[in-house]
Amino acid sequence: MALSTQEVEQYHRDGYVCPVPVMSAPEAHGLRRQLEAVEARQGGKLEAAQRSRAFLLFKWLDDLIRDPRVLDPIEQLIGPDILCWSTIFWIKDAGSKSFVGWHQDNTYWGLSSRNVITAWFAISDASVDAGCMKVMPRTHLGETLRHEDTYHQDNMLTRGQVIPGLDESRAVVMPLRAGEMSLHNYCLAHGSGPNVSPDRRIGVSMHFMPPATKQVVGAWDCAALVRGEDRFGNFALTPKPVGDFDPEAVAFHAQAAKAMREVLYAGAERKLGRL
Ligand SMILES: O=C(O)CCC(=O)C(=O)O
Repeated sequence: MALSTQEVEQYHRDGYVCPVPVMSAPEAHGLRRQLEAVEARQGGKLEAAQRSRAFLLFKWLDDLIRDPRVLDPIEQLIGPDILCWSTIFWIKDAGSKSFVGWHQDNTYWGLSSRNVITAWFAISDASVDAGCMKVMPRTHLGETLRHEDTYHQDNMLTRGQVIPGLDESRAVVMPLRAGEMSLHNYCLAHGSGPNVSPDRRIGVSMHFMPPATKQVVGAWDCAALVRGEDRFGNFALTPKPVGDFDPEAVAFHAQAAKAMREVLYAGAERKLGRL
């Protein structure tokens, strides 16, 4: 599962690599079944707060952020000590108008490092029709671009933010089959379109960083130590759930999701409650 030398070079040069195989489609389907069973029990969807840091709620997601098939490529890019800052579910129902405006995540996450990697894992197929992610190569190397908070109802981001005026003809699409992931630097401009396919597009993003990173916006923050050692102690380390909805981890999740909301909505005019 290791990245080739060319893929490592491409990540550093262009800001992304895609696709990276992680598991078979049937294995990914097993994860989908577990997620959809929770949705069904809750009347058909996740609660907003369950979208973020749900590795504290679902054992299968805690397993995924520690899975060597995910972490070996991450280690090639940021070294052997790895924290997982958060995970976020990105679910677009079949025919949904939901989209993700062009944005750079370093604008909103309050993290000091430029070296944070998003691994976007496809739980179902994320084709171009289903509204897979698209990226603007090399934008991770330049300055942070101006974002506008639009609060558009179909934009899945916390403030409906967009980077105006990007040249769409330079965009690269990153279609994935269930069980594959893409990797991108969180300073890279990225977004996605609506889902015009007949199936749900279900993905989970996992955000990995070196332990030297600091949280510079929130007063308190946490992360899971998923590989190696944390010699810095800048983040409270999250408990490891022993099963789904483990009470200790659920209690920690309430605090962890609130802390993440406070960072993502810092300075926003409106709080839309999307996370
Ligand atoms: O799921 C999408 O389309 C966008 C996800 C995203 O913005 C991210 O993972 O940072």
